Amino acid sequence: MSNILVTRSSMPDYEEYCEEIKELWDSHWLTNMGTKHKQLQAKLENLLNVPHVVLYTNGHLALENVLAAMNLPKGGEVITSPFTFASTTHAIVRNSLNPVFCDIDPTYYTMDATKIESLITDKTCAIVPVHVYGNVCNVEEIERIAKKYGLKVIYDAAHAFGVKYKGISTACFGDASMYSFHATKVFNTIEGGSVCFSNDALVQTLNDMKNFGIRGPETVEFVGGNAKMNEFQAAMGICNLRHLDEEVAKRKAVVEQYRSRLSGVDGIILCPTQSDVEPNYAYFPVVFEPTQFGATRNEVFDALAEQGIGARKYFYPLTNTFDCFHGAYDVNQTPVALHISKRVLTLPLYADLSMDDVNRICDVILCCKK
Ligand code: T4K
Repeated sequence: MSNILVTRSSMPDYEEYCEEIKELWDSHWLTNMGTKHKQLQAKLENLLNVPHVVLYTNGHLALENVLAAMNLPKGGEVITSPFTFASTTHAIVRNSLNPVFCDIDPTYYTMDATKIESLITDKTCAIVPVHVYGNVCNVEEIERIAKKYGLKVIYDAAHAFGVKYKGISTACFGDASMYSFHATKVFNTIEGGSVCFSNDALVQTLNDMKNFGIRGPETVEFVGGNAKMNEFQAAMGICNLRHLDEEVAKRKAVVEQYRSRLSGVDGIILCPTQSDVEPNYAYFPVVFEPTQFGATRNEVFDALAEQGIGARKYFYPLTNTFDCFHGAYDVNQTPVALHISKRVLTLPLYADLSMDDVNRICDVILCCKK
């Protein structure tokens, strides 16, 4: 039996991609905001119904740049979640800002908005919540708090491309939102990312940051870096966008099969669907409560690995325990995140995962139950 990895990049037909990139051979224009870049940007602004999309070579640099563009004071405190990929916390720290970790909601694993206000000090300047697994944060409460205290809100929406809340795309919340278009995402541009926002003034700043501050052949007005999406990435995005609905529908069928096999099992906690949310089925997290299930998360992980099934411990360890921070943060201040990170496993999920494979994965998991 073949191995199953946690995910598998969706790709257009080879011929479709070749057709899309053919004109790059004709024009020799490979990067620096060419026609594919412009086309993808316009398509995304239209699809997401957001005034501005700035494309990046990856999601992490998009997040780093948009944080820098907010002109937050050096040493300022940024309230964020530790239950996330390294990128979120690193983007804050690499901007000389101090992360202040807020605990997460035990049901959806997003930042617990009821705990934000108690973390605000006179140094707090921003909130960086994460729509983790594509679950939408409590955007209304976060907006209320941000307005009350004059804080910027930058969403790490890396997992939430295509997700809508009350009919509104996740691109539209906060001062800005960052999507990742990495190969492992619901929508990929090989590597890639974007910042979405409505403030017209931010367009120039982000474009300066991602292209050395070059405004014209003889004009450099900003000390920017290089984080541009190239034409091959944009072409992959244009192709993959054509198949987005199919991608989400196939993922939905996989998730429904997982739910039908695993819900109602004592000791297995599945993330419920959120009301008012159109999901993208980006990840399928499962929490194992060892006292009821009879096996730990790690035992289930090992049993799956023995059968060639690569589930992942997203997100363990918590970012506030990373070695690189040398114990700077007290993990006991985020007890729910700690609890979940020790018990969660994200199961393999991708559009072409067969129902036979889903059943094989569920059989191994259910065999662990004692
Ligand atoms: N914020 C959040 C909340 C994020 O989750 C991420 C990225 C970011 C920010 C930053 O966005 P980017 O700068 O990455 O755009 C993966 C991804 O590399 C990363 O994008 C993602 N989050 C994270 C959750 O997952 P790894 O280290 O687990 O990836 P890796 O190489 O182990 O790949 C996982 C599986 O995906 C493989 O087992 C097979 C499959 N795969 C992988 C690659 C690279 C493919 O099918 N095709 C591929 O090309 O981080």
